[in-house]
Amino acid sequence: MFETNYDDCWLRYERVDDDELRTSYRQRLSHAYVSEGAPELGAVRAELGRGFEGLLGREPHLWQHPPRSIERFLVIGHPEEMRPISETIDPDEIWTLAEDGYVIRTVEWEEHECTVVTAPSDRGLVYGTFHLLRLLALGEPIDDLDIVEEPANNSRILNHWDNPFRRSVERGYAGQSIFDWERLPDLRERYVDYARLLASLGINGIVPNNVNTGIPSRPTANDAVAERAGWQLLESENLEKVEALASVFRRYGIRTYLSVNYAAPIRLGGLETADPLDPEVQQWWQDKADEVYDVIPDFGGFLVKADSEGQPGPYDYDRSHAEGANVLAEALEPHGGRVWWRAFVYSEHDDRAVQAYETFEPIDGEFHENVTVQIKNGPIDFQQREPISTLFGAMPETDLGCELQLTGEYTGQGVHATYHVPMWKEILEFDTYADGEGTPVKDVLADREGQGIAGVGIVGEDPNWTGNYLLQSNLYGFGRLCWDPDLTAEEITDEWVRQTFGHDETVVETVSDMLLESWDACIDYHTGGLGLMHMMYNGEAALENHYDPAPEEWPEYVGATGDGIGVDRTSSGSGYAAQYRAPLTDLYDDPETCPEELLLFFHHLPWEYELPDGTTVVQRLYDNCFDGVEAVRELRARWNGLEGRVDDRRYRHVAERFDEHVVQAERWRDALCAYFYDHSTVADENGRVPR
Ligand code: GCW
Repeated sequence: MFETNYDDCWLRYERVDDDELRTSYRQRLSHAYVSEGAPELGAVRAELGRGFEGLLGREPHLWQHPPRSIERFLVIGHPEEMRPISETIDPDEIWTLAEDGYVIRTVEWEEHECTVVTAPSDRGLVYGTFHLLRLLALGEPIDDLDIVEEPANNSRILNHWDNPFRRSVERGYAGQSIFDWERLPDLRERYVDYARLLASLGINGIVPNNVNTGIPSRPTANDAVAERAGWQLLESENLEKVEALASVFRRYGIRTYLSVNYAAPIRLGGLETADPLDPEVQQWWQDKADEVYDVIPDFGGFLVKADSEGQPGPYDYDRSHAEGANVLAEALEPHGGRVWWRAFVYSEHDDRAVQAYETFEPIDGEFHENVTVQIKNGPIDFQQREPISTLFGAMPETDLGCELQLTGEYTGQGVHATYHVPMWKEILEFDTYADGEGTPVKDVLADREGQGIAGVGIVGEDPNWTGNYLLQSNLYGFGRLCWDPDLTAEEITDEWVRQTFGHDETVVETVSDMLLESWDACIDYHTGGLGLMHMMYNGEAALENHYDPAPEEWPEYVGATGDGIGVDRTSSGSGYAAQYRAPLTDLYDDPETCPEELLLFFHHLPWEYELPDGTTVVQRLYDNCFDGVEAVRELRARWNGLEGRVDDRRYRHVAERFDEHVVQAERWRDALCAYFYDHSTVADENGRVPR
C-alpha cells in the first residue's frame, strides 16, 4: 500500500521484533477512538494506520465512540469532546499548554485503561501521535505514560532555497527540487511524505522558495524577464499553486510562507518605486497581502533577503531595514502574518563580520511586533565552525530568529557524512550574557511568540532525500533541537539511528559514534582548526562551488602572511570582538584567554606562536589537517565494518560516498598544508609538509 520510489527515512515503522513488547503494544493500541472533523485528524488516522501496520502488523480498529467492550484502547482528541479525556485529565492542564503542546498519558477511565493523546490544538494531536509512534519504533514501554511536551521555540521553520519553475536548488546536493511548480496545483505523494517527515519532528513552518527570488539588481517597470522565477509566486495566477501545496502541509500543522522580493511593487505592481514610505507602495503590499489571504487563509508570512548579495531592499531608497520590514509587517498584521527579515548583510566592510551588528543593533525596537529578524548563527556564512553572531546578545527589543544550515554547503555538500547536531548544540548553548551570565542562545530565542529557529533545507528529489542517507540525520536533528534544545546530541542521534537502521546494537553504537565524531573531522581537514575558515573554491559551476579548497582566494578571511596567520578582530583590528557583551569581549580580545577553536578568527598570530600545550600554531594546523583525514579514513573503516548489518542499498550508497569523502579530505589537507607552508616556510616536524 505504501510503496514509493524514495526512502521512508526515520518513518520506516519496521515490525517490532520483541514479541512481548509487540503484544503489549497491540493490547493497548489496537483499538483507537480518534476524534474527527479537522483535516489534521485525517492525518492522525492515516499515520496510525501506516504506523501500526508496519510496527504491529495490523492497522488499528478505529472507533467513533469509546469502545465499551474493549478493556484497553487509544484515545486521541481534545478534552472537551471525549469523556475518557475530560473525566481523567483536568482540561485546564491542556488549555494552559503552549498551542503546539500535547500530553500522552495512561489513564483509568471507568473499567478501562486508556492511552490518551490530547492537546489544545489539532496540530498538537498530530505531534502527539508521531511521538507515540516514535515510542513504539524505539521499543519504549507504554504501560504507564505521563508525557507533557511543549516546544521551546514557537516557530520551527524550514527555508528552502529551491528555485521554483527551474527546479534547481541553490546549495542543494540531493537532486532537483521536490516541488514541481509547473505541475502544481496537481499534488504528489512526495509532498505528503515530506509533510509527514516534518510533522514527525514538530516543524510548523515551511518556505518553499529561495530567498534569492530571481531579481539580482534593481529592476525598472519595463524590464522584460524571460524566465519565471521565485518572485512570481506572488502573482495572482500562481497563488492557487501555493495554496495547493499549503493544503498538504496544513494537514500536518505546517504553515506556508513565501520568500518575496523587495521590488515586487515594481515588478508585479508596475509601480515606479518600492520605497517603503511611499503610500502607493504601502497600499500595494496591503492589497497583495489581502489577496494572498483570500486564497491561503492560514498563510504564514513573508521571508525577505534585502540589500544582500544583489537583492533589492530599503537601502535603495535610503530607508532603514526597520522601515523596510515594517511596510510588509503592516500589510500582514491584520491577517496574523509575520515578516521574517534576514540580517545577512555584508560587503560594506573590510571585515564582513562587523556589518550585521552595525546595521541592526542601532535599530533594535524599531521593528513592528510581527517582524522577526532572522540571524545566521555566525557572522560569516555557515562555516564549519564560527563564533556566535553578536546580534543574539544585542537586540532585546526585537523578536529574533536563528538561521541554521542543514544542507552541507561548507561541510561536504551531500557527499561527506557531516552531522551538524553537535555544531548546533554548541550554538544554542553559547552564553550571550544578554541578560547577564547564563543567557544561552536557546534561551534568547525560546518562549517568545515571534521567535524561533529557521533551517536552510537539505532535501531534493533523490530517492535518499539528502544526497547521502546518513545526512537524513541533519533534518531529524534540526527538528528535534528546534522542539527541545535541551536534548543531548547523543539522545537525538540514538533516536535517529534506531528509527532509521533498527536496533542492532553494533549498528546503533557504530553509526552514532561516527556521526558524533564527523563534525570535528570536517573542521580539521576543511580548515586546520584554530578558527580558520572560508578557504573554499568559488568557481561558477554550482557543484564545485564551495566544495574544493582554494585558500589563496580569500586573503582577507585567512590573514596568511609571511609573519603569521589569522585575522585581528580585536580592539587593535576590526573591533568585531567589542560587539559581544562583557566578559566575552575581553575573553576574545586576549590570545591567552581566547578559546583555541576560535583563536585565528580573532587574532593574527606568528606561525611559531606557542599554544598552551607547547605546539606552535603552524604545527597544530598541519597536525589537524592530517588528523582530519585519518578520522575520515577511520569513519569509512567503521562503516565498511557494518556490511551485512545494514541493507545493501544503503550500505553501498554510503560506502561509495565515504570513498569520495576520503579523497576530498586528502585534497583539502594537501591544499591547506601547502598553503600554510608557502606562507610560513616552516616545515612539519613529522616530515609530511612539504610533500
Ligand atoms: O550562504 C550563502 C550562499 C548563497 C546564499 C546566501 C544567503 C541563498 O553561498 O547561496 O543565497 O549565503 O544566505 O542568502
